[in-house]
Amino acid sequence: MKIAYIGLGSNMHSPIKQIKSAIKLIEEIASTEITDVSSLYKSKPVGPQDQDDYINAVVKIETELMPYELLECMQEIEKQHGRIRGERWGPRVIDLDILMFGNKIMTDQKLTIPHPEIHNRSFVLVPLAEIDSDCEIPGKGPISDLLATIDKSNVVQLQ
Ligand code: ROI
Repeated sequence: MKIAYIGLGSNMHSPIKQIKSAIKLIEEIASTEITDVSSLYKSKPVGPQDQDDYINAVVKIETELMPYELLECMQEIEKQHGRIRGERWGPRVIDLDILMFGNKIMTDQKLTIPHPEIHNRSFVLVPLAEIDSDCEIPGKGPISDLLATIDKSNVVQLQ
């Protein structure tokens, strides 16, 4: 059993609904349990600014799956939500990223773990810190150190 974290993001077609529906589908993945869900956060787009604000969240899971099996499940859920891979850094119906997988560090053409941008993205670090304030990101350091050096003002907790 491994602990993994999934980052969710959406800025199209009712983003809040997209995120909630994707979390329901993650719940249904075989050999996988959700053990924590962050609040939803609204954030300005990182990348091109001529797109709507994003809704982001992070889910913590326990899984018996291997990283590639989990990746396939994420891509399947993206497909079910009608995600079409368009422009890089462009708007998206749903994006499901494996942020961390146990203490694994790996990189190949299909998958990089931890997510290569995790340490730069407040829209990931802020919800992650909400559910695990003392988590250590393999190869990058304690989340508290990473959060101390980035601008968090862009990320607003909903409700
Ligand atoms: N910006 C924000 N705020 N949230 C995201 O989830 C997000 N996802 C992306 C890019 C286009 C990099 N920008 C984002 O893929």
